Amino acid sequence: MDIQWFPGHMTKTKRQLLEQLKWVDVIIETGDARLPLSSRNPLLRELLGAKPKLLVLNKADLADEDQTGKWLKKLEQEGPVLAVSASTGAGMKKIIPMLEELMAEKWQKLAEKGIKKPIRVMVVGIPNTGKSTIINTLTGRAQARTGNKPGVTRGSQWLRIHGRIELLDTPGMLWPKFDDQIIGRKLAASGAVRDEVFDLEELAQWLIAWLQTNYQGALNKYYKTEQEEINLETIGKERGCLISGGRVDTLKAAQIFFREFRSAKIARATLDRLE
Ligand SMILES: Nc1nc2c(ncn2[C@@H]2O[C@H](COP(=O)(O)OP(=O)(O)OP(=O)(O)O)[C@@H](O)[C@H]2O)c(=O)[nH]1
Ligand SMILES: [Mg+2]
Repeated sequence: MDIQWFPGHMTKTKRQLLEQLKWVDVIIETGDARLPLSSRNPLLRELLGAKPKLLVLNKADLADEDQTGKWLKKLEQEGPVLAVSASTGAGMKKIIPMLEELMAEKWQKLAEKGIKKPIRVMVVGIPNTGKSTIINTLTGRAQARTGNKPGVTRGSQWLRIHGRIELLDTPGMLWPKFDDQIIGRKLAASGAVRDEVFDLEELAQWLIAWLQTNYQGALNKYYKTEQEEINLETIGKERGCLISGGRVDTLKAAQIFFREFRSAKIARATLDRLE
C-alpha cells in the first residue's frame, strides 16, 4: 500500500513559511507524542535553519506514558522539548516560560538598544498535531479554527497572547514523499493523513497486528473476545457492522476501529518505540 500526500496547498504552505520566517523570533514545532520521530517533517529542519526552537509533543494524553518519558530523555539531548496535552491542559503552563527563555538573549540585546517588542512565535508542524488547539489554549480563546481531521487550517494567522507574545498559526505541512512506508502507515494511523488517500481496511489489518504485538491483550479486552487472531471480522461482529447474508461490513468496522484507536480507547499506544 502506497501512502502519498502532498496536495497543492502544501507547496504553497512551504513557500509561505519561508516568507514568514523572516518575521519570526522563535519556532514551536508540534509533533504527536504517539509519534515522536515519524511526526517530524524532515523538510522543516532545512527550512527553519538556526532559529531558536521548542519541540512540543502534543496529544500526550493519547500516548503511552512510559514511552513518552523515554522519548523526552532522548530528545532533550537535542534541544528544548515538552510533552503536553492541549486538550487536558497537562504541561501547557510550561510553554510560555520556555519561549521566554529562548527569547531572553534577543530581548536583552533589544533592551540595550532601548527597543521593546513582542516575541513572534511561529507554530509549525504536520497536519492534525494540534497547532491551532495549542494556540487557542495559550490565548485562552477559541480564535483559531480546529478540527478532528488533517488540513483544517488553510491560511496563516497572527494571534496575540498578551503584550509580549504573538503567535502565528500555520497550515500543517507534510513532506512530498514518504520514503519509508512504515512512517506513512504510522502517520495515517494517527490521523495526520486524510483517510481518503489510503486503503483503510488494509491499514487497519496492519495496525491490528501491530497492536497484538506491542500491546498484547488490549484488543481482546476492548473488543471482549478470547480470539487469538483478531481481524476486522471480529471487530465488525462485536460492533454490529453486518450486511445482508450476515456478512461483516469490514469498511465500516475499519472506520469504527480507527475512531476508537485514535481516541486511545483501545490503548494509549505510542507507535514509534524506544526500548
Ligand atoms: N486527545 C487530544 N486531542 C487533541 C489534542 N490537541 C488537539 N487535539 C484534537 O486534534 C484535532 C486537531 O487539532 P487542530 O488544532 O485542528 O490541529 P492542527 O495541527 O491545527 O491541524 P491542521 O490545521 O489541520 O494542520 C482536533 O480534533 C483537536 O481537538 C490533545 O492534546 N489531545
Ligand atoms: Mg490548524
